[in-house]
Amino acid sequence: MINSTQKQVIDLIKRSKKILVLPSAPPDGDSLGSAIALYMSLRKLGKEVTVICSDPIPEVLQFLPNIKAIGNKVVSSTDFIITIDLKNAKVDKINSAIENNKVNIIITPKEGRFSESDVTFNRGEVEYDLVITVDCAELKQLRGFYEQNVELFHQVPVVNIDHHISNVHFGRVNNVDIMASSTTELLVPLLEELANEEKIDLIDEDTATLLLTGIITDTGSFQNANTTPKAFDVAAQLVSYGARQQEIIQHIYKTKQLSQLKLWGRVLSKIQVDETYRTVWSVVSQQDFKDTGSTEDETGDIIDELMTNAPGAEVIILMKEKQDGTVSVSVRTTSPSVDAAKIAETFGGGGHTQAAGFRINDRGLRDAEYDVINSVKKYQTERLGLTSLAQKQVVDQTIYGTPQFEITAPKVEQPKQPQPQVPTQPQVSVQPQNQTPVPEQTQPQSQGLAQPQVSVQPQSPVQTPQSEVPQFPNPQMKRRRKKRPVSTDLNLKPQTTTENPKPIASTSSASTQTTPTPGIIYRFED
Ligand SMILES: [Mn+2]
Repeated sequence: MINSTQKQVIDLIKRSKKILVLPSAPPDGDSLGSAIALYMSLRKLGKEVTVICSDPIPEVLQFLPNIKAIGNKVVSSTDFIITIDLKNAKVDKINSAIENNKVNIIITPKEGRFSESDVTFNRGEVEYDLVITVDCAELKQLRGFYEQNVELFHQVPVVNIDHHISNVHFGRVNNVDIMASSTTELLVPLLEELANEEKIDLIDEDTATLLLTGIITDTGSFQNANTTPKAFDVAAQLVSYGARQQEIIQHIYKTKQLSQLKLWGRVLSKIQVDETYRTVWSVVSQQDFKDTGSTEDETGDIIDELMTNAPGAEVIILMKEKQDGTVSVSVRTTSPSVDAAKIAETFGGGGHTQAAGFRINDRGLRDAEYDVINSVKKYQTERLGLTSLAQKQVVDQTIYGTPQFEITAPKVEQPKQPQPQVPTQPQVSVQPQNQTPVPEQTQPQSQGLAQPQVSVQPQSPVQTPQSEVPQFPNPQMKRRRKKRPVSTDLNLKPQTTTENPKPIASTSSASTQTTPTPGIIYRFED
């Protein structure tokens, strides 16, 4: 059974002859899988279909059936029309000449004069009768295609098929389901209904492979939290249609260039962990791409790698410096109660509850990192009800603009007993492995994370070499710290019983690690 929105989509498709399909950019397995699956099925229905993606296709997706069907610009309807209003003058003759790479159009008036205000510009008639956007939350994700073809979006009905929570419903028909694992999952019932009504087989092995690619890539191969029972269901259905699951896995997950492995190594070695705020993050700079000989799209699944390597973390962030100097930020959360889309919205981005992203255009990687992490800390402070110690730290950062040092909440021994009874996991678990229930804590600031495996937190009083201490990315750090009154530092920790404030007051950068005082570990960040 299809709902009324799906029915509207099907009716529009059946009525149209020339259909333009637009996947969101940057393209991924879901947007491309959706676009080409539509291309192939709609052509079977006798439609003329054009797929346009302005961004380059990632190397890893070149194996997709019919990938060559994707063009990067509209090839027709590009006529540019200059219109001159004749209310002020009549035309005697019109000449045109091309000179020095410029075209001059010479209009000689019979009487009166032409002025600039008589001239308007238009484009040629739009020949499409339907636009379908796939996996696209808002029109700016079409990378300039909307801005360059605004009139097209006004003249032609737009069908918006998507699963992003941030979708702004820009279409005439919005087939948006935020519970769907992927856009391809939404296409399956549409194509089945169309096939049924038109009495034609639409989902062949290639189309099924394209549709399954969307589900596999958007669920991180059925590992992410959006792996719903429905996602398994539709995937199984697609396999029965002949989807080549092994081919997808082989190309997307088992073929890694040496350059990519090097890049991953670099990013993983730069992981930073903040246990108080349950946040794990890493950054990739242009230098990293250069040094490892890798390309920007090879960061692909690093964020998923960060997730599996950081049990106990709630917010996982990867910041990537793009070639144009902007910073693209991916946010993942390990529980639906931590809203990735909300974190992204602070920076004008959006996405799903557990996977979102945004771009920062006006500052470099270091400043972006600083601002993003501070913002996440504020979010977590409110969410976790962090008071006293951690809250103070955030307040301090607001006042002083930079953290003086990281304070790690005292380690509370995880009680061996009673561990909450962990229910036996079903065979096909959709539970991320890092969501092991944590025993209830009474002190909010000492809520124990499961100790991350990649923790940079020293576990013993052994001196840590400075190079291993994560660098907080603010160059102003030292100067600001000197200005800071020592007493404030000490007041941060009312429960500390230390009599020896020296290590905290010290501004010597030689010592990055104080002697741990009872129950508290200080960790300087610079
Ligand atoms: Mn998607």
